[in-house]
Amino acid sequence: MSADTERQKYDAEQIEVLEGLEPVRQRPGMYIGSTGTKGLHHLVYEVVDNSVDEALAGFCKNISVTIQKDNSIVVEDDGRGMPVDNHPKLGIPAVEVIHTVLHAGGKFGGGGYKVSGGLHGVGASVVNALSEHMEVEIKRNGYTYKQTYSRGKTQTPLEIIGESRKTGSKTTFKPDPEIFDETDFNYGTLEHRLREMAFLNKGVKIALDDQREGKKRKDVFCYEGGIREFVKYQNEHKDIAPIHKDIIYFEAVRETGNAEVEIAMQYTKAFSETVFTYANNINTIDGGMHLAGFRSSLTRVFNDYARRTGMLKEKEENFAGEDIREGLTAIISVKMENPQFEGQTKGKLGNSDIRGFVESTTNDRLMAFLEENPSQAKDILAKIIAAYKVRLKTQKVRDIERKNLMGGGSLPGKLADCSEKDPAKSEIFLVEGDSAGGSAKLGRDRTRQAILPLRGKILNVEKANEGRMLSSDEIKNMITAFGCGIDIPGSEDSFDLEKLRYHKIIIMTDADVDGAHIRTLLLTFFFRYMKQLILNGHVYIAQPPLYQVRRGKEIHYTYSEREQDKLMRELGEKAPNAKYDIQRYKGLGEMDAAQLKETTMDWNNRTLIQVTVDDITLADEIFSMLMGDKVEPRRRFIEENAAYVKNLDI
Ligand code: 0RA
Repeated sequence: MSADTERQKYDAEQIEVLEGLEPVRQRPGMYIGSTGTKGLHHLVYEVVDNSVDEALAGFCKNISVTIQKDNSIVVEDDGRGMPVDNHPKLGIPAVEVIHTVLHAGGKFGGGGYKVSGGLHGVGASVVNALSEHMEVEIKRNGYTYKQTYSRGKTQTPLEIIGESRKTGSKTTFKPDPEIFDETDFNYGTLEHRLREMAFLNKGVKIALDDQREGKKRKDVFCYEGGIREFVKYQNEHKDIAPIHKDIIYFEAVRETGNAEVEIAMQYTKAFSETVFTYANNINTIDGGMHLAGFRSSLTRVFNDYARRTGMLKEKEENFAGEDIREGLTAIISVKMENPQFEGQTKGKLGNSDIRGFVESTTNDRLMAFLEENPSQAKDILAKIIAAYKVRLKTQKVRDIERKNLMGGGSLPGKLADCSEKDPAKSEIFLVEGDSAGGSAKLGRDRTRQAILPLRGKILNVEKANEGRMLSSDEIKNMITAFGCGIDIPGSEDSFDLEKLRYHKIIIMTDADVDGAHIRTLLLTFFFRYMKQLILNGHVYIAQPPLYQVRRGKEIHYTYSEREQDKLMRELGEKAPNAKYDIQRYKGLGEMDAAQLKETTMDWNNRTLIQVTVDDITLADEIFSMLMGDKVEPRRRFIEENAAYVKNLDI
């Protein structure tokens, strides 16, 4: 295309007048983030948020979400019912405006400020625009009203279809397959978010019901204790023992009336900290001003208390933030007017005035708790002092250790590096066991593929502190090989994605239970200490074959039971009488270098699964569950999610 025609095309695109909800259909990503599964589930949250707002305004108690057989969603509430009278300017029913005019959904509600509202707060009209069918049924004024829409356009006028003495709103929608890559809802994803909504909005009851064949399931989420129960749930779920009895809880409304904060916290025996922060029910994964205010208050309150009670002597140095955060589980939830979500992923709360409000509230209320509960205060302080002492004792060693790891110390002896120096063209295989590592070294392309064999089970970082982590050889080898350092709270040296030496980190383990365990241990380590690797899509899982099917020179490999069944059927049809030689691989070690190369490592044939994380709090929960001691939730998760693992051909 010449520069001229290119310009003409560009101009034509620019002057095109977009009407109604067309812009949403043209750029769905701008409104719901993506057209993948994340965006798909986002539609549900948009609709539920409106009902939650009705509940927060005090007019509704029950919300239900149903996944129907055809993957359409029904959201029903017992609120006042959406308004049906004509809009003064547009002359059509208000409910029709809510569903067909962009952004019209944002402002209604019971006065004050709209606290709910998904990531983009765009409401019902966007859901309509991206649904092949949508309908609302409203009960109010003694009648039941109904209106239907499709792809953003009104299909039928608002009609009275019956009488009713109840009030409420019921919305049904079926996401448009022309827009979404995938229209299958995941129960676990909805479950996680709806439970979170119920924790964050105490007393609101949210039911989830899956009516799909073979997937029937139902849960009801309602927490009178709100985020207190959220903290309890985290600790129980992660199987970590609290070190004091009460969950510390406080809430406050700012004098100006336009912001409120709620905090629940409890110390546990864990080494890592689990702190989730929210602004208007949205998880702020990068923290921001509310978190900053909370942290500086924690440091101040515990230092003051320890000085005042003589637990810290005059000549001793202060506790550092990291001493005070070890083992802390906390939820911070602010609700406010005009939250500013900043940063690349919009995960950071930017409103600076919130910092002082959260800080002063925590100063007063946390100190009051410590003074009123001296025995619990003593237990918490004992934990902090233990962390403080360990830090002081090991600081020098850790500083040296970290410098070595970060400062590109010499590469590990077990690493067979590649010759390519451009990280974008380089990949590293983390291989289970020295023998498979040997085959991988022989089978690799030595210009672009590096091999790092790992011996057996690596350390479960979920259950170890930083000191133990840094003394594990397998972990040190990975850190030096990758070159990008690790995230350590409170440390100056930190993870630097720019220094990553390989843009593909490929986990290659046996296709058995041990292999799956090692894979999870590795992912846990990456998630806790190198989260950006995962968020930026650098982590992959190799797919070694499960079976080899051979007759003479004819060789087939299959990668799943289903694929194997299919192959055997096909071969049976083609040559019914040939009795084939079938080998089931139990481990990578059973393949020679050439086979490993051909089936698992070679760009032309291999399949890699890219590891992605849509929701940090969900990932956090999943890792704790996978690494924890409870068998049943783990079995259920694996069973339910096996079908969602998608193969990504790279
Ligand atoms: C504005 C005004 C009124 C109701 C609602 C909004 C409303 C919206 C939604 C969305 C989902 N469920 C809802 N429930 C209620 C009515 C105001 C009045 O009755 O005076």
